[in-house]
Amino acid sequence: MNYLVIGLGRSGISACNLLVKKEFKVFAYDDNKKIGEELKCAKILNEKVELVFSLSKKLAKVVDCIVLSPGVPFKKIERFSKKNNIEVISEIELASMFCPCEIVAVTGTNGKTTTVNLLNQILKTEKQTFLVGNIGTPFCDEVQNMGENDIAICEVSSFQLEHIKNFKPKIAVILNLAPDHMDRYENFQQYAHAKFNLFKNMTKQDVAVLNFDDLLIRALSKSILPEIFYFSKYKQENFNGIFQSDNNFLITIKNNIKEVFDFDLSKHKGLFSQDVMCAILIANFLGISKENIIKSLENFSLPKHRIEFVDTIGKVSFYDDSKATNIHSCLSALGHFSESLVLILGGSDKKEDFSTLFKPLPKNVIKIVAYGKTAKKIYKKGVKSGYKNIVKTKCLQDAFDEAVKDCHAEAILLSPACASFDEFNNYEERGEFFKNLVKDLKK
Ligand code: UMA
Repeated sequence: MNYLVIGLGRSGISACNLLVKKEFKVFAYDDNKKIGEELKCAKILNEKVELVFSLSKKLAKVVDCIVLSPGVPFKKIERFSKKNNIEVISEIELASMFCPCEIVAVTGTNGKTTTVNLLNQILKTEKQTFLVGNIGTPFCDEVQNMGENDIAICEVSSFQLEHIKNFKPKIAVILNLAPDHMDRYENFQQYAHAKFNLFKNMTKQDVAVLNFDDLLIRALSKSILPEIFYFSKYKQENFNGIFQSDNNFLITIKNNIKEVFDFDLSKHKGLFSQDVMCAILIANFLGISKENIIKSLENFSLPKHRIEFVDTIGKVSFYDDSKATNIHSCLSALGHFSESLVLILGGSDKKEDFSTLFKPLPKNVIKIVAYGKTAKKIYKKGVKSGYKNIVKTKCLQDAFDEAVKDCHAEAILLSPACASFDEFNNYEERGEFFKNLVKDLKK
């Protein structure tokens, strides 16, 4: 079997190296022609990988399967793969072929990273876990270290789910669905269907954990096989799953309260009830003690760049929510603030409709500074929606300066609602840049 890996970022490198270890012949391609050699020189990419610089007829004759990196749109290779009848799989599919243990997979538009981190923190009190996938550590990196009784906690994106064949989690979660990556999908439905691909190989013996409050998820769940458990922010009758009631989270099966978890969410800014509910429910399924679940929840600190408190200068507190790369995520963040806010947002365009940001915009957002490629678009929608105090700037540095100038708000929040690629390599870099601006200001 000969493989062609397309895209030599984190996923592609990891796939190449795993395939070489498994003694397959590996070809590798990246639109950036220099990257392969550089990676080989730095010994990041195995020297046995054969670099190719075009998707030629000659190559097609010797390749049996393509491993497509999540960031490379299928459209780019569709002709090549279809014309030559070459199967296309994603990197998580490849890893799962060698995975000896059960997989818990988490997807959704927002909250994936927090949920898998939380779940990991709880499960590792009693089990050996591996946290992999979209979170940053490719599944292929870790799969060889996994044993039969371990648990692979896998954050999965719609991109990774587009090309699964046999990937089969034991437990799979969809946290929520809102428009995202509209630059890649033709419409929201296509994106939602990519997410629901998650269940395609799951059977009645497997478990789906779904958001009861999301009507689209509930509608689409009618077509899936695994046993469904729901989570809801509200008390529910006739429902198997978990719901929140004040400071309690209650697991209920056929109207009987099975377990009560006492946890005051209001003391944990940035932590969402959906993340907590999923983590509790799954940990409970997997037999983790109530004591360890509560202890882990109490000790949990949020991942970086997710409503991360940076500092207070004078009377103004600064928060970095660079992880918010879509409108849904930005609005969720705003729900955590009751104090007056200046909101900084913008970046590269994911083709979302910004009127959906302004309609439900909370009143405590007293000023908006839009920046980057989407600044004009956001500004126009803001003005059209009747929002008065909005300013557009060129880049994040200018936006920051504008936000701090005569600031009357209690907090300044970077929650961009856009991807970072117009100015940065990723959201982490954007978040670090913002935090450095705060540091410099303090000096
Ligand atoms: N490339 C091409 N042609 C293209 C596009 C990219 O050749 O048309 C090449 C680039 O030159 C580069 C490589 O592909 O060398 C990059 O590959 P990639 O974009 O797939 O990125 P990776 O570094 O492999 O990281 C991927 C995920 N990235 C994306 O889905 C865009 C990472 O998720 C993930 O952490 C990593 O695999 C490990 O599993 C990041 C992400 O932004 C966090 N995810 C999106 C999100 O969360 O919204 C889905």
